[in-house]
Amino acid sequence: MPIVRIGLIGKTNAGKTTFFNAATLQSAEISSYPFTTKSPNTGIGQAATICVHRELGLKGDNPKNSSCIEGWRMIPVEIVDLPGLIKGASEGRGLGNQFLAVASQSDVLLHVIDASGSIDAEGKIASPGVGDPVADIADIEHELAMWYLHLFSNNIEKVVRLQKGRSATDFADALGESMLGIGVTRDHINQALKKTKLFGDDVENWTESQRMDFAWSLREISKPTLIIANKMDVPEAAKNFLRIRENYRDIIVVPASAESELTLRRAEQTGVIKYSPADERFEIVKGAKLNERQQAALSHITKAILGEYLRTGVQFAINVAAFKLLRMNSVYPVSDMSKFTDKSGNVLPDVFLMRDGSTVTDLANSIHTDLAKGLLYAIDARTGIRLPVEYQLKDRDVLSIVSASKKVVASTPSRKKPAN
Ligand SMILES: Nc1nc2c(ncn2[C@@H]2O[C@H](COP(=O)(O)OP(=O)(O)OP(=O)(O)O)[C@@H](O)[C@H]2O)c(=O)[nH]1
Ligand SMILES: [Mg+2]
Repeated sequence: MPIVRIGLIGKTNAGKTTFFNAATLQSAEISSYPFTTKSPNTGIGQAATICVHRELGLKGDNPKNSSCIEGWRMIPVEIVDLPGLIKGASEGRGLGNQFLAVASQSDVLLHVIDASGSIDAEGKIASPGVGDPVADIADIEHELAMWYLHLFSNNIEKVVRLQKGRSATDFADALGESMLGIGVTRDHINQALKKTKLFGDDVENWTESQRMDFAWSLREISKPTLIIANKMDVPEAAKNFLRIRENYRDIIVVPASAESELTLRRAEQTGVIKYSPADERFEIVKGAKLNERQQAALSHITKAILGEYLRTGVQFAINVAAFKLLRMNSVYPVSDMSKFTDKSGNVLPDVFLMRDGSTVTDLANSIHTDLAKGLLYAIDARTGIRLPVEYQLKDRDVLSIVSASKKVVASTPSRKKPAN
């Protein structure tokens, strides 16, 4: 299954690795020194969506490629924690050099910021309120656009040559080749041209500011991004959060406390609380012995985070990234439509995250190329209706794929369960 990849970017010390550890339950190094993360950390987290089993009247299910926790289907996604950025990173400050190559492998970016203003301009920890998160967002967004600008500017001569030599059909074709490696498609390039009202065949004559406009649009279009306003557990963060929302009305901003989520998930691991990340509610396990520090931390989380913002924001941000920004649909292939099982009798064994617009053919391809080769049609398990191969999948579809290569095959070979 092509797995959704979510990249964590942002200024050094904003809390990316804390978010990463909370989401993946790994133990990557966290510290208050700038540039703690030297190379990317990769792990598996989950996107949560209400499972279809209840709606189908089933008592339970037997997930294979995912898990089902209290009615939530937890679907593995890859989370990549990147080295921190700082103003001037695209000019080589900090650890920025290898950044773009890795960041660009992500389908979606979570831009983590310190909403409490506890990091100064240089990325050092300072008293809350000293730093300005609104300026931090602008600085990092500028750095990202600058990377795109450099890459684009370095290729202008080549693009002109390709266009003049008619070996490229158009600008998007000529530029697309150089930017394919960072996930920029022809469609992204055409959308950026449209948005900036620029014409590709005139690229030699673009001014510096037109080039920057184009790079900025291309980065926004090719890498959907949401802002994680982190460290909301610090009192100074509340007013900054309002300022951020006011200044960035076109971007989704999720208030979060990565540290609180990490505390809850670790407490769950040690058995002192029962916590469902998808519901973002916890209860203390009867008879559990909490020390004073744990008690204080949990009551602070209840008051300052769950009481104010309902959730820690970590799981919520992943869900928004997968389902709102990337507009993924969760689709459940089965073999036996009356029981919603695979051939071995597992109920709703697999769920696939499919991009909006994906078809039955795309799903068959994601399951197995052999299945796709002989593909005939699919059947909607709820209604028994036959769906053509070009049918566009909808969220929560449960269907059986019919292929000539193996009569009715619909479930995947079993895969390792994600660690959680
Ligand atoms: N109060 C509070 N502190 C946090 C939160 N998340 C992270 N921190 C603290 O912020 C500091 C930096 O956290 P990291 O997770 O290492 O930050 P980073 O963004 O990965 O930093 P780099 O690797 O240098 O880019 C640490 O002291 C964390 O404990 C949070 O939600 N609330
Ligand atoms: Mg880090």
